[in-house]
This record gives sequence, structure tokens and C-alpha cells, in this order.
Amino acid sequence: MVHTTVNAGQHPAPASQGRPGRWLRRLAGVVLTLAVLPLAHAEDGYELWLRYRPAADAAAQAYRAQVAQVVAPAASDTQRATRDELSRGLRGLLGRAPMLADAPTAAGALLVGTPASLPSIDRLGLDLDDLGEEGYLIRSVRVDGRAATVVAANSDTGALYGAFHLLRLMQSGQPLEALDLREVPKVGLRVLNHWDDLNRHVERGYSGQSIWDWHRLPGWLDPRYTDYARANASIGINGTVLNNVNANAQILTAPYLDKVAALAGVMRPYGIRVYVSARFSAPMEIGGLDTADPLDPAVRRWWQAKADEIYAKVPDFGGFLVKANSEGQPGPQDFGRSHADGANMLAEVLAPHGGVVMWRAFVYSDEEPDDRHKQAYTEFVPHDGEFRDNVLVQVKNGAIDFQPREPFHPLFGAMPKTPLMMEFQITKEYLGFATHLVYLGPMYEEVLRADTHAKGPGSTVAKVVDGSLEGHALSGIAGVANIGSDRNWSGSHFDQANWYVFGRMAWDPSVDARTVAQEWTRMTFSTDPAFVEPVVEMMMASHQAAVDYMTPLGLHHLMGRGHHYGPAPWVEGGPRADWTSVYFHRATKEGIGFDRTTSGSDAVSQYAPPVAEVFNDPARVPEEFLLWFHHRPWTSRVASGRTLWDELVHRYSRGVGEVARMRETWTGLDRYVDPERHHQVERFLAIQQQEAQWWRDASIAYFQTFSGLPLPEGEAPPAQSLEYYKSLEFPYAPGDTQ
Ligand code: BDP
Repeated sequence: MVHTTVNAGQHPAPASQGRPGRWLRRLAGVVLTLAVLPLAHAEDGYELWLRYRPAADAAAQAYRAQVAQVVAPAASDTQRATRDELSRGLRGLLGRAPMLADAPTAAGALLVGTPASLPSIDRLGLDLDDLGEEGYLIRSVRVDGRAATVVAANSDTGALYGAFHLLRLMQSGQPLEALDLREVPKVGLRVLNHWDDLNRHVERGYSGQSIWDWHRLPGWLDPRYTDYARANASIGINGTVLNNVNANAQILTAPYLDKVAALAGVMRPYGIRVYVSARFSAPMEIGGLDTADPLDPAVRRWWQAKADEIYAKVPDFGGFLVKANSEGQPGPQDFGRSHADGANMLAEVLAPHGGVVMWRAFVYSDEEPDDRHKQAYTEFVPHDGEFRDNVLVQVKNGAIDFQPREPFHPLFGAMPKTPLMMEFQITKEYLGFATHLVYLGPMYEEVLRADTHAKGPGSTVAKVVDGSLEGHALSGIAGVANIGSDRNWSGSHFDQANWYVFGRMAWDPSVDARTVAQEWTRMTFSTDPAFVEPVVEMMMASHQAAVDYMTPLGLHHLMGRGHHYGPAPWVEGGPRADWTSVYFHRATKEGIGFDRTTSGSDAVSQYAPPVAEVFNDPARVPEEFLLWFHHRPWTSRVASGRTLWDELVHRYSRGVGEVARMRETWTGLDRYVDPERHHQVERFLAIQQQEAQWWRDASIAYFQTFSGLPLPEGEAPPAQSLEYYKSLEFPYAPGDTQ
């Protein structure tokens, strides 16, 4: 759809009002105007941050001189992908296809490649030693006395990453003079986890169906797969786990492995390896064995043969992700064996092929709910040092479960002999699904910068994860993908930013959320500062806003049962105590909060002493985690001088107010954004405002039955009765488990 505006004065006069000649001339004028006006193309978000719209005039002029010629080989698939991307990008940004050459022959050459792939790069004698396999440098140089730009790496993939970086500079309007950039990823495995089922349902997915069209694979390779790979490569993601951690063993059967191989073929040129989630009981379900005991020789042989079969089809297969003995999934404990036994058995069969096992630490016992916060630590720490060296233990950012805000997981820093992978959730299961605008950059940043004190001050989670704290060779970050078949990939335009920031922080955990938000906004919408600044402010405030209107002051797990949509702090009963809200908030007439101090569940003692001391002390614990670690009287005072009850209400309202402000900001920015995307964001913010209000009102109505206290002055009472909020049901909320 193409939108054009015709000003009132341009409307052709009706024929009866003028001579036919004048009418025709006017019509011709309008047609001409329409033809030369830059048409505001409707945008549906499909292009993500790789839109390559024309650069602003001044910048474009400089870029045309600086990148007059592209010298990039195209002998391998990755090289071709690199050159295609440069052509596509430069054509869009500069309005004309770049001149391609085999060697630099003019000023303004852009050289992209490796010393092996491009003699003119070899001749520059650049120092590439410390760039490793994936790093690159971008430098302004002189070649035969003429100005040139070089993007150089040791591998084709490194050069591809460098090309994307250069395009990013141009897309965000940065100058290309005097460039001297070196980039090396700090984390080895930068992986998306798709929770996609083989029937295309996506667990906790809010953006349509799975993008993997399993039924038509391997015969039909949807072009979307290539665009997916391009988008990932542009932010340095180098792995993808194709299927749900609640795995179906079918993925390991021959027909599905052919489909996996076909996808691997699409990903390979973009430096992306594929992985699958393996179901631990697969030898029984598809192998005809009567046990999956990891120490049973027949079971080991079965996995050995399976690994060989996979690698025959996918030589660069990444390995297995495993959810075992968690939430009813099978695992080694079913056979009296440990997590280490299970992980090592799989690691052993993958090792000769170079594959890894990503073994999840998201476990909690089926029977006895000791404080759930403590269970992963209790189960895993005793096995530190027992895992084979191609095993990573994958740990969620916090100890409960992707809540709006959690203190960092106590396992970080507590298993020095094991590489620990970070698992973030990109899909917003507990943060308003895809309708709420919540930028996750600040949340990721908060966790990565948290200090575990494992080896003294400065032992940040980032250093645990990137392996530098203990000198691990393997390191990784996983993100539970928010990608689906929706045209805009992520269910909303702003949720693309969460995919983007995940990739950027996986590459470099020290990059800051604000810089990434700026970068993304400039590429995705507009480089105009009058737009970028307010949008970035809005993004940066959005996570705190959601925490405020959902789970302020360290409250957690208060969402609707099962689907996790909307407020339901009243949930109780059912199969397990730790699947209820009352288990987590523990509100009584006296107070609220989960006592995890040394006199409560003692979860605090799982942190290093300097951290434990702070968390244990209600006067020192960061206020955002107050009720996470403490049960506090309603009338106790908090830092603001308010009582706890008043503060809680204040924060709920503050969150709603922030969403109202975000909406106002966005509404005023319509002239910078195409109407389609502007409209959808505007409507989603309206939904968010409504739902934030619902969260506030329902939560206040409920907690007031415990506190028995009046609302602070000026605070509006909930719009409906508590009974009304409790009566709401959402049997078809998206993303639920199947
Ligand atoms: C929970 C999700 C559930 C996942 C589980 C997991 O609700 O759907 O299977 O995490 O991470 O947050 O395994």
C-alpha cells in the first residue's frame, strides 16, 4: 500500500468549473508531483532494523565519496552473503547500486574480506592476530595513496559481521572518517532458544506461529529463513536452538533431521549453527529401548549412533539443549542418576564432532517445595567440577522464573569449575506479552552488571558468563526467542528491540542499554534527534514502569495461572504450592513478602557473604528487592518516608502514570513514523495503559483485604470490585503450554 497526501489546493477542480485544458494541466501537475515526491512507503516491520532507507543528504554525499567502490570477494557462500548485503544496504542508503571491483581502482574503495580472500587486504599487513575467528576490524586506510576503508577479519564470518557493523554506522548516520574499530565477541555461544513445537505452536509465543514450517521442510525453504539468518548475523548471534525445551523426541528421527539439515544449510553462510532440544527419554520413545538410564551401555550406544547420524547430515551441528527433571520433563534422576551423569553421557557422544551440551539448571523438585529460589543451587552446586568440558550449565537470570525483576541467580559465581551460560527470556511471558512496550535492555544490563563477589568485588555476572572470571574456554548466552510468523516477526515493533539488544549484549555484555536503544531507534525508525531522544527515554523508563504496575518492591509470580496473562495475586490451591501466587507474596494482616533471610528460608546464604549480608538486612537490601527477601509489616517505613502500604500503592500508580506518559510521547511523534507502524504502536500503548490500570486496581483491591488500610490521599480507588477482577478468565490467552 502506498500513501500519498494531496493537499486541498491540489485537488483537481471539477470539469464543470473550468476549461478542460486547465483541468488536464492541473491533473498532469498532480500526477507529476506524485511521481517525484518521495513516497512514504507503508512499513510493516518485516525489514526489522535492516531497512536501509536513504541516508540524510549531507551524510549520503559523504558516504558516496567514501564508499564509491566495493571490493569484496564472492567465492564462498558467506562471502556472497556479505557482498549481497553490502549491495542491498548501499543501494538503499545511497540510492544507487555500488560499483563492484576485484581490486581498488579509485578513491573511496571499501575492502571487505580476509587476507586469504582478498590480496589487497593481505597487502595491507594488518594486525589481525587477536581478532580470533569471529572478530573484525574496520579502519580508514590509504591504498596506493588513495583513501579507502577496510573491513578485515580472519574468517569470512568475521568479515560478514564487520560489513554489518559498517552498514549500521551508515544507517545510524555516523561519520566514516578516521575509523579505527576492533571488535571481538566476548562470549562464544550467542544463541537463540526457540520454544517452538513441531506443530508450529510456540510456547510463550505472542507473535503468531513458529517460523519453522516443519511440514513443508526440507522441500520448501521459506525465504524468511534467510532473512532470519541475516537479522541474527547483523547482531552477532551465532546459534539457534530450533525446538522447545519441553522437547518432542520426533525431532531426532531421520525425517526431522533432514529438515534440521535443510535449515542448517540456510543458516551456515551466516555463521549460525543449529542445535536441537533433546528429550532425555528419546531412546525409549523413538529408539525402542526400555530405559534411558545414562549409564546403560545400550542407551549410550543409541545416543552415539544418533550423534553420528546427525553429524552425517549436519557436519557443523552445534549440540543439544536439555531440560531434564524439571516441570515433569524426563531426566537422569528418573534412573537414579545425577544431572552430571546425564549431561556427560550426551557430551561424550558430541565431543568427537565438536558439539556441546547446554544443560539447563531450571529445575525444581516435583514433590517438596523447599523455597523454589533455592532448588537449582542445591541440586547443582554439589556437581561443580563433575561436568565434561563440552558441557555448559544454562542458568536463568534469576532464581525463580523470568519475573519482571529478579535479583541475579545465586548459581552465578557459585560453580567456578563449570562454564555457566546465561539464559534470558526475550519473549515477554511475564512482562505484558507482545502488546506492552517494555524494553529489556536495562533489565539485562542490571543482571550482567550485578556483582556476585565470588572472587572479591568486581566479580560481575558478566564476567562469570563470558568465562573471564575463571578462565573458561567455553562461554555462552541464550535468549528465549520472541520470533514468530507475524509479519513484524516479534508481535510488536518495539519487541524487535529486545531481539536486537539481546544480540548486542550477547556479543558484548558491557555494552549499555541506552546506546543500543539509540542505535536501534535510529535504524528502525528515524535518525532525527527530535524523535530519537524522546523514544529512547521512553524505552529506558519502560521496564521500571512495568515492574511498578505489575510487581513493585520485589513482589513476584502474581500472574494468571497457566497462561500468565494479567494480575492474579489471589491464585492458591492446585497441584503445587509454588505454582500459586500466595506462596510467593505471603500477604497476611500483618505484612507482605517472602522471608528469605537467615531466619526465613535462608535463600540469602546462597549468595557470597558480602551480597548475602546486604540482601539479609531490610535496611540495606535494594528497595526493588525488599519483598523478595523480606516479609515486612504494612506500616513499616521505606526510604521515601512512606509506609510500605502507601509506597506499594504509590508505585502501582507510578507505573500506570508512566505508561500514560509514554503514550502521550508516542502520539506526538507521528510525523516521524509511517502511519502503519505509528498506529499499531499507538494502539498497543492504549492496551498497555488499560492493562496497567487493571494490574494496579486488581492488586490494590486484593492486597487491601490484608492491609486493611485506606488508600493514600489522592489515590483513586480500584474501578471494580475484587470479585470482578477475580472472576475474569482467559481460556484462550496466547502462548500457554500445550
Ligand atoms: C516457564 C514457562 C514454561 C517453560 C519453563 C522453562 O512458563 O512454559 O517451559 O519456564 O523455562 O517460565 O522450562
